[in-house]
Amino acid sequence: MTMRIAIIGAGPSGLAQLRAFQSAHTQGAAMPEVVCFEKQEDWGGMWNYTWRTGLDQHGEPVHGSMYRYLWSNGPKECLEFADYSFDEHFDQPISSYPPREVLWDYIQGRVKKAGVRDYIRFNTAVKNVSFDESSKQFTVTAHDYALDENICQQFDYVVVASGHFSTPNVPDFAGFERFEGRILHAHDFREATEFKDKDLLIIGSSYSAEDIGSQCYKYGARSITSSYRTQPMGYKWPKGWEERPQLSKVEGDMAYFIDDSSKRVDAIILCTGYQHHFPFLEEPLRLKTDNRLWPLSLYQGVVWTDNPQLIYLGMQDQWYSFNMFDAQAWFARDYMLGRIALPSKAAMEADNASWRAREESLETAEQMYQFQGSYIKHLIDQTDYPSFDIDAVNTIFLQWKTDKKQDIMGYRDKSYRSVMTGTHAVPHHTRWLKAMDDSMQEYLRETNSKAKVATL
Ligand code: FAD
Ligand code: NA7
Repeated sequence: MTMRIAIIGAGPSGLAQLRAFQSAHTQGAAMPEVVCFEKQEDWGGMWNYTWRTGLDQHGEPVHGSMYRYLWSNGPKECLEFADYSFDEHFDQPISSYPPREVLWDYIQGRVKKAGVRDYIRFNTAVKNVSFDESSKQFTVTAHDYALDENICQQFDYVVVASGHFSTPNVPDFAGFERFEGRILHAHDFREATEFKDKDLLIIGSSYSAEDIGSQCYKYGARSITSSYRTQPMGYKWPKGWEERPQLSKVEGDMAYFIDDSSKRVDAIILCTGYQHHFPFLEEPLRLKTDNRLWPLSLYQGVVWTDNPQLIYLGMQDQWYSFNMFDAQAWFARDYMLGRIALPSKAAMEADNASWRAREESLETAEQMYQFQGSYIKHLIDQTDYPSFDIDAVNTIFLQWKTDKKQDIMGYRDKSYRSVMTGTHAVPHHTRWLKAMDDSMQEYLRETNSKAKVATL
């Protein structure tokens, strides 16, 4: 009987899994019966922007946390697919920090070329996944909103690729219920111009805090106050942006911090991270972890050690992203196709423990992306995913960190060389701080006209 595989989610991770199977198939491997369930009406996961917040048109929690005017927060050279370069997709060099729509287009280019769209069941939310010990089969229950019908199907493997930056972690602070302004979580942030001329308080000191604060600064917020729990971000912020320690309470429109300082604010954005949340999996199948580089219970970062027929993709905190999902998907594919054997459960747990011990010894950002890079290399060495120069990518990450330290509002104007093709990115036609229109049409405007001139 043909092996049946369910993939939950058609974001970059789920699409990597589809592409991995299609790639093996073009080289003669049998194609298993794959059904990819995607609750949105299109693919690309987070990169498929939605204006919606709260519940979607079907009453499902809105998945998207991305916002308008989002530009890549790391160099595109660090996330490039090893089997589908930016050069192949755009046919001309582009800048190193493209806006969301441009990266969405790139993600789509590879899977359109691979012809895998028909494996995806859009508008279909997975509601429940259970496992039967006697038949060794999963039952996946889902609702197809396009047909308004329930689906119940059996699978040999389930690949959870539902992302982990969608369900917000929302702490409460004293006085919030009587705050005289707007309070929202980063998950619901969409439009920076809403905060033009406003005094904004941001809680948190990681990527969302840095980027949403930068967006609001760019689009005209009067002041940004960012509050850290553990340590300040420590960048050279522009005039009007200051860092304060943890918020202790709000009264009226005043925010008070644990150093007894205070600030009047109009709005508060909780950039306090996300939960790994899998309500559609039966309890014993759920991964429980905080956002970190080595969640436990996943052999090689993907295979659920308690039930190796369950696979998780992309559950790590991410320095590397798209090409890490690829490395995982290729490994998972070869394991499901029987090309890679698993060791005993005890050996998987011992292997996990040694990766976790390494993770716990990491101190600097440089050590962290080197760690994640070595993990990716370890996966790629076991499959036919095209190998690439991870050390060179780590060097780009290091340069990125340095560029941010030097100029947090200007680092996106820098460009780097692709480790896949050797092409050097071109600077964007407009500095990031002045580039208000993030559409792909505007982004490609000058490069397109240059290309046209070149062909005349
Ligand atoms: P997702 O992209 O989250 O996709 C998961 C998919 O699963 C979604 O399509 C969702 O609809 C679907 N799904 C979920 N539950 C169900 C269900 N029950 N049934 C059916 N379908 C379901 N990464 C970078 O590399 N560079 C960046 O600049 C960057 N910026 C980011 C900015 C923000 C605000 C956020 C939140 C993330 C950012 N990321 C960035 C990280 C981003 O999460 C990854 O790039 C990537 O999208 C992860 O892919 P994924 O497929 O694992 O998850
Ligand atoms: P992260 O990277 O998980 O960071 C969460 C931040 O929220 C971090 O600074 C935490 O502080 C802070 N946090 C969490 N709980 C609290 C409370 N209770 N009080 C104050 N501060 C808190 O999430 P992000 O959203 O920034 O980034 C996730 C992805 O989205 C990333 O890939 C980006 O590209 C976009 P801590 O340092 O733990 O003290």
